[in-house]
Amino acid sequence: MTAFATSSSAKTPVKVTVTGAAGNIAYSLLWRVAAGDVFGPDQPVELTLLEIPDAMQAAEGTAMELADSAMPLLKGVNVTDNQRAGFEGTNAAFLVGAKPRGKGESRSDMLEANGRIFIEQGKALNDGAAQDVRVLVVGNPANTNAYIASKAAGDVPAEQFNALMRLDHNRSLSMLSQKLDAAPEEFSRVVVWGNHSDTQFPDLTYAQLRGENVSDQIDQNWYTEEFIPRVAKRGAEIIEVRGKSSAASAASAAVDHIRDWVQGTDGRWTTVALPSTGEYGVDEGLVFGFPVIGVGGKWQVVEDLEINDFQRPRIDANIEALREEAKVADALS
Ligand code: NAX
Repeated sequence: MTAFATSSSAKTPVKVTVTGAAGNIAYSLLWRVAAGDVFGPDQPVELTLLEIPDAMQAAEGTAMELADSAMPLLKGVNVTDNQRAGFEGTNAAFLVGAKPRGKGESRSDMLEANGRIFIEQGKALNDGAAQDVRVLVVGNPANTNAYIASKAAGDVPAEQFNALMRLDHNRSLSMLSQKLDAAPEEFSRVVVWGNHSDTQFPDLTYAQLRGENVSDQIDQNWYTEEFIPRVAKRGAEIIEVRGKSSAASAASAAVDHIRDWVQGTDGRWTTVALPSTGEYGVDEGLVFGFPVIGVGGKWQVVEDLEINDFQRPRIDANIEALREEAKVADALS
């Protein structure tokens, strides 16, 4: 480990593990965490970069650059390809590393390959992580990878495993803000239900702009023909234009997610994919995007919302898709 003696604070550092640490998303994420954007401006952090053996050298290079950034809150950087060591004592784990779908591979092949990774990581978290560990799965298929890791970590309460749908949420806010010429933070009660995939349902039924219903300010055709499909396919649009997949925006969403989990949302809704306890007809255990608020270091699903005939089939399509993914996952364990 490279340890940095700095004088910024006497607080015990928070231990943060990032997998896929030599990759694109991590290259932005690690600096945001070390800058205090997640745990606050007076909370030191210690980073562990977990990679596969082939990418260890690149991860070492990333660690060298972190050191060269001389960041006051960064108390140490570890680099490892050993899962047990990588999750030892960790308080927050960003599971970013995953195996992309190879040429000619089906989605189910990709699920299987990732399933094996996330079973191992779930076990290692179970055995070594701090009791209060918060786990955010970013690597795709994120919802089912979180489902798998949580099942493999039987001693860790399922609610401590989330998957990232904040990027889909932020994309929704961005598209709305451009449409209605308002700042993203002026919108409230936006949610993206379901799976981080093409079936996701960015829902404006309850959305408000400065307290006024958004549905009165947009036409239905824009909502169904442009907003919903464009948010759901924004990742592909970024690849088309940028030539690479979303990286800094994904890191930024991951930062928003854990920051709000730790620090709360002050009553604001956001979107989190978390293990269902049966809300809105979603099978218990499926990791599903819900409207939530952050209170006292935990998420609370916004309950008792009326679901209309436009929403129901869109939510159900996500339940069905995640059920199918869970079947493949269950066959692995
Ligand atoms: P990169 O290919 O740049 O980096 C992935 C890194 O993960 C590589 O360095 C690889 O060596 C490492 N890795 C693979 N298996 C590992 C394992 N078992 N343990 C540790 N490290 C491992 O991908 P990047 O652009 O950073 O994207 C990472 C993941 O995020 C992908 O699965 C991607 O599909 C997913 N995304 C998820 C998003 C979301 O909103 N949930 C949005 C962005 C992104 O598409």
